Order: sequence, then structure tokens, then C-alpha cells
Amino acid sequence: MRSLIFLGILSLALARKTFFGDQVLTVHPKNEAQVQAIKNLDTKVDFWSPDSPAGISVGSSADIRIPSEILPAVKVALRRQKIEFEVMIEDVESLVGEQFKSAQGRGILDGTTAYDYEKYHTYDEINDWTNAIAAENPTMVQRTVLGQSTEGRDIPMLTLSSGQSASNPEILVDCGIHAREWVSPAFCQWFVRQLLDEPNNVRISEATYHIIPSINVDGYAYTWTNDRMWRKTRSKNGLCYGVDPNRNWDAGFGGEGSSSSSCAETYHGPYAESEPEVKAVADFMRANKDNVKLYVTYHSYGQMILYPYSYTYDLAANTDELDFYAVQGKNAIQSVHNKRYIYGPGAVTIYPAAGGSDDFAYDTGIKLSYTIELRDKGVYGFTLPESQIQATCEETDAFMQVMHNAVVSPTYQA
Ligand code: 0X9
Ligand code: ZN
Repeated sequence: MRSLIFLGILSLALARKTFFGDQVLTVHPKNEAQVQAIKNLDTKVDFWSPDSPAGISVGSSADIRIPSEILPAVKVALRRQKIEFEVMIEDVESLVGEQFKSAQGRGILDGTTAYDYEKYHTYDEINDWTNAIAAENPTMVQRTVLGQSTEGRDIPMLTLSSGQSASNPEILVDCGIHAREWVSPAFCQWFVRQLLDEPNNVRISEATYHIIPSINVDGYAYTWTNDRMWRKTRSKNGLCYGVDPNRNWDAGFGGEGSSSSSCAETYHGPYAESEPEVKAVADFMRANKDNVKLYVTYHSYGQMILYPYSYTYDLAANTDELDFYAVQGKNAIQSVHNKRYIYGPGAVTIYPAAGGSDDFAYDTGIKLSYTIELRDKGVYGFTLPESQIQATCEETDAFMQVMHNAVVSPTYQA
């Protein structure tokens, strides 16, 4: 058995792309010419934040990963254009390696060790965990499969409720739309455990929680086996693989901030809901729109609370209400570990980006709809160490508590 595990780990390590010598630079364009110069850098540049060259603008900084083979040339180009920059991550591989390390130590292939909520987990581990947690808590947890991914993986959802009252409001939380944002699925798992461990199971006796730990299951699996920095789904379209699953929803589909090029990180796909992962969740929203009062979708990174719209600069009809809870949520987050989140409508707070799940949920009738960009703010980015999972989840739980109180309040009118 030991040698089997060793072989498994070895093949995992050998197959995956490595990032030795890659650096993440934070660049600070001060004028339009500098913005253009950054947009025109080598196509191998990987835009971390914002997520595409289109999002680069004067006066705001951007985090970009530069593969080692083009690093010297890119630095020369930046200096020639007098673009200010600093090194955010010296060596991407060393941080990526850290993220994989504990999985190797625990023997991810035999699943015999106890579940650790402060570690990153593979798709198979998460899927097994959904089965186990449902079996261990038959009266409070129900596991359903929303559908299958392009590569045939199940997309499980856990529904938590206790002391069943049919009139309880329902809350939909999803994680892992973008594959490389690992802290997001980590939060969904931690949050399920938190709701179950709470004294008297208060929250799940007052509301029914539907939690999807990982929507983009193929992309997530691919980040473990092949490319840690993969963002999209794994469907094949034209020359390239993958659709951005947060540009594929039927909400301003194909508009600003989404790309029609199948190789782009923000490719919107051939048509709305072309991705089975998106369609599965969209079908659930349509079927449950009358009961679901709150939708929260977890991404990383940037520490932001975003609400509709992102496909237009128009304000949502209940902007005052969305903003009121965003402020309360931001304060609640800050009170836990003093982390500062910004908040506002997506289009102005981060960038315009059409075809997102928050706007779709909102237009479908879920009037409290938020995208949360979890930690951090440009230190580790996607390579957030496991040592920060616990604190990230604790402060995010405070946000969820605010939103819970809002929708279960007897005076709340959806
Ligand atoms: O661009 C995105 O999809 C999200 N940011 S990320 O860095 N995680 O990729 C922001 C989504 C905001 N909402 C919409 N664009 N609808
Ligand atoms: Zn994301």
C-alpha cells in the first residue's frame, strides 16, 4: 500500500506543471500608454488580478504572473516604459509546492486520515467528504448531485436544515467557480462543519442552507493534477480548452469584460449555459427562486463584497438594501481579524464583467446576491497558505452571520 501511495504522489508531482522562477509582479500604470504596454506584454503573462488585460486601468495596480523564461525581457520592457512595479511573489513554485505538501503527507489516495478543514483538498476528497458528512448526519444533511461536469464528475450539493419548517428561508452558497481560487472550496467545507457544530444548530434551524463546495469540478481537479493556475472549465472549444464559468451565465451574456476568444481566460463560451456545471446550478436557481432569499458565491482574491450589477453600470433596484448589508458584513469581517474589505456594485468596484452568477441569481429573483473575493490583497494571491484558512473562514463566517440575521428577521421582506 505504501509503495502504491508513493507512486501516486510521484505521478501527481511529475505530471503537474511547475512554476520554478516564475514571479508575480505588482505593476502600477500611471497613464494610458503604460496601460497599453502592460496589455501588450507577452501572451504568456498570466493576469491574476484583474483577471484579464481588459481590466487594467490607469491609477489601479495589477498582479501579473510572469513565467521564468520571459521574466528578464518583461522586466526590461517595464523599465523601458517607466512602469513602476514591485515583486509580489519571488518564486511561485515554492508557494505552490507548500500548498501541495500537506496533501502528500496525509496520503490523499487512501483517505484513511481524519478530515482536516484547515487543509486544501482534492476533488475526490471533497466528493468523498460530502458522502461521509451526509451519512454521519442523516437528520440534518442531505446530499444531492446537481449534475455532471463535461468530464463526467458529479457536482454535489449539501442541504442543511434541522427542526424542519417549510416556511424557513433558503440560502444558496457556492464555491469554486474559478478553479485556482482554492480558499473558496476550503471555506464551503469549513462552513458546513461550522453550521453542524453550532450549539443547538441555530442557523440551520432558522434557515435551509444549500452549499455547493465546488462548482467547477473539472477545472479544480485539473489544478491538482496538471496546472495549479487553471481558472476555467475543461470543455474543448475551437483551439483551446475551457470556458470562464463566471462569464457563461445568462446575464448580459457576451457583454463587456468577457471575451469571444476561446483561448482567453475570460472566454464566455459558445452560448449561455453551454457549460453543464453552470447549467446545473442555474437550473437549481430557477427551480428554487421563490424560496431562496440569499445567494453568496465565493471567489478569491482581493477582499471585496460585490453586488449586482457587473454586466451594466446601472444600479440594482434595491441597491440601498444590498449596500446596507454589505456595510454590515464588511464591519463584521473587520471585527474578527481586522481585515479590510471594500464593497459596492461589481462593475465599478472591481470591473465590468458580463455573464456572472451573481447577476444571474439577482435577475432570476434572488434579491440579495453577493460575490465575495476572499483573502488576500496581493501578498500570496492564489497561493494563500493553508495556515490562513482558519482565520479566513472565521471572518467570512461573521459575514454569513450578518446575512443570515437579515433573511431570518421577521420583518425582512424579500
Ligand atoms: O471576474 C470575476 O469573475 C470575479 N473576480 S475573479 O478575480 N475571482 O475572477 C468577479 C465577479 C464579479 N461579478 C460578476 N462579474 N458578475
Ligand atoms: Zn473567481
